[in-house]
Amino acid sequence: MYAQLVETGLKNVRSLDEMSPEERAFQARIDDGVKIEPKDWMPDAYRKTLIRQVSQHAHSEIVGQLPEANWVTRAPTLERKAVLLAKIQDEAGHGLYLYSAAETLGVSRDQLLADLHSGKAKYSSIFNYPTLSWADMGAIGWLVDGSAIINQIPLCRCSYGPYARAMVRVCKEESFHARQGYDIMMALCKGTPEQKQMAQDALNRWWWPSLMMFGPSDAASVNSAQSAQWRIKLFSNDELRQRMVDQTVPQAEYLGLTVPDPDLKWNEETGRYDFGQIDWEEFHNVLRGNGPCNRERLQTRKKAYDDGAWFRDALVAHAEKKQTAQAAA
Ligand code: FAQ
Repeated sequence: MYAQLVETGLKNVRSLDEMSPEERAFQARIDDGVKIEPKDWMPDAYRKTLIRQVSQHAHSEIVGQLPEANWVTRAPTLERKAVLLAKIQDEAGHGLYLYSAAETLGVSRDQLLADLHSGKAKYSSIFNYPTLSWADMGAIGWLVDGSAIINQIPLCRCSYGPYARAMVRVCKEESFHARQGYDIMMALCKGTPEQKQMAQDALNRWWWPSLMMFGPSDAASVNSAQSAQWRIKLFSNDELRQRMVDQTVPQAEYLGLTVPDPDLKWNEETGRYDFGQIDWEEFHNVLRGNGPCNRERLQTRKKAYDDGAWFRDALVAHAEKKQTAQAAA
């Protein structure tokens, strides 16, 4: 993938000749498939890139609970409610593994959260869209968790050990999430015409934002070439997006739903689907903080953090008291 990105003109990576001897040795370990561990020497920029990506990923898992939490009290059956709750709790767990993985890079959790709350750190664009009906729970599991899996399976083989290992369990749980989402869509599509229409409406609203999850096109992606050289990224944004389309269109057909893209067409030559233009203006607008729910999501997270202050303080006070008692004994 690295060679392919350099060919497309993304040359913001250093050649071996431009690297220091330490950097060259580091790159050689990466090229040999050796995992980088927290205490190993690493270039500052590698550490910074990982802190950025892993923390954004952690924030996405945590903020990603909010759109679904909206439907816990309105799930149509007790079983659906229990399953949805379990899924949302899994996402909290993913956030915690990922914050721990980021902390191994020398950044504190307080700093990571401060960056989220101040708007400095990003989280995935997808979580800035509203969940208007129960069918959105199906569409999120099917399309959003489906996209997350496609993006994250390769991360299980990425060069940074703690991130790669965290991803193994995350991916297993995401598979269950995608299945539960598709199961909701199946039930709606086999139901009344109104229920099927709800499923179609959810697909119409979540399709394009799900494709945006993979990030800007390869030509516009500023970080891809360097991340590919360091084996943080094993496949490009466009390649993973194409996999999502190829995998999902037959699933939509099986449900009897129409993908909202008039340009979607099977291409005999490539053996893949051609699809229409993504509205990048919408994507960048969401990244700038102007999506339908950006402000609400951030406010909710900040409030949860502030409301939990007394509990964190109590934990610290308890730990300190215990330590003092142990020291005195
Ligand atoms: N949203 O140069 P690139 C989930 C930013 S987890 C917001 O291509 P990169 C589970 C990017 O940060 C979903 N920002 O960047 C779940 C960069 O900005 P910066 C999260 C985006 O890092 C399901 C700039 O654009 N998954 O869904 C987005 O090489 C249901 C230029 O982009 C991960 O985080 C976006 N969509 O590639 C939870 C996976 N795309 O920081 C609850 C790990 C790009 O330079 C419910 N992350 N940007 O100012 C990745 O694989 C990568 O970070 C990419 C972006 C592919 C997202």
